[in-house]
Amino acid sequence: MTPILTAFKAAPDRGRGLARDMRARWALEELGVPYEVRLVTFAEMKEAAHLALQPFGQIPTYEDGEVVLFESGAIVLHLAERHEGMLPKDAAGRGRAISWMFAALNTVEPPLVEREIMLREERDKPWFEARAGQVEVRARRPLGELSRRLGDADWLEGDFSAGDLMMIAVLFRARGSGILDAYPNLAAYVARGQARPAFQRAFEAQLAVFRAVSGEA
Ligand code: GTB
Repeated sequence: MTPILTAFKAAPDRGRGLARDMRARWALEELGVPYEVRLVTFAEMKEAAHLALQPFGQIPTYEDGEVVLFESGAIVLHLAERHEGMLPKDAAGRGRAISWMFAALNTVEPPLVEREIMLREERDKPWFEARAGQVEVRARRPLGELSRRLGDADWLEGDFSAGDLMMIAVLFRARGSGILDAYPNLAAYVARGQARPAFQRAFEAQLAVFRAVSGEA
């Protein structure tokens, strides 16, 4: 049976690869796992059939027979554990890669998303100026630490791993705002991820959906 991923039918990012199905697609491509995509509208995401798969009415979800997953991190971890290539075989290396996955999702991503939402939705609010500085500091602190830790290495722990995939996916979404300009090694790290053929296949696949649905070239 071919696993099925869900993704936006009408991608609000217009095919820029910023939605969280991108990281699952990238993992599937890295691991050479064929997959199908079921596109869902915003309305369908809030209907019972989708809520049974994703309690918060979001994408992505992953179905492979009895295995039904939500949360992009859980999906990538499941794939990396079931297929060789993105987690080291030794327990220590495997644990480090998984730690970086959690760091991406728990430490780096939340303040970046908070900053993105604030810049998009709160510019005209009376508290914007007071809050913006704090939010900026909270978003940059983990980036500075990550930048120092990565140094001039290609990947976080030797070979490319699921930890790198998740970290790069998180940084990829933030880079459009210019926040990575202050961390050239992180910008280069993201570019290395983007250059991977699996990333490009995943990116093209989600862009093709946007083009087909919107009719835009
Ligand atoms: N923690 C969950 C996970 O990692 O899987 C979060 C999933 C999530 O936020 N999904 C979003 C969603 O379904 C899409 S990715 N939102 C619909 C809803 O909540 O009703 C977030 C996202 C959305 C849009 C852009 N964009 O336009 O640039 C980027 C990222």
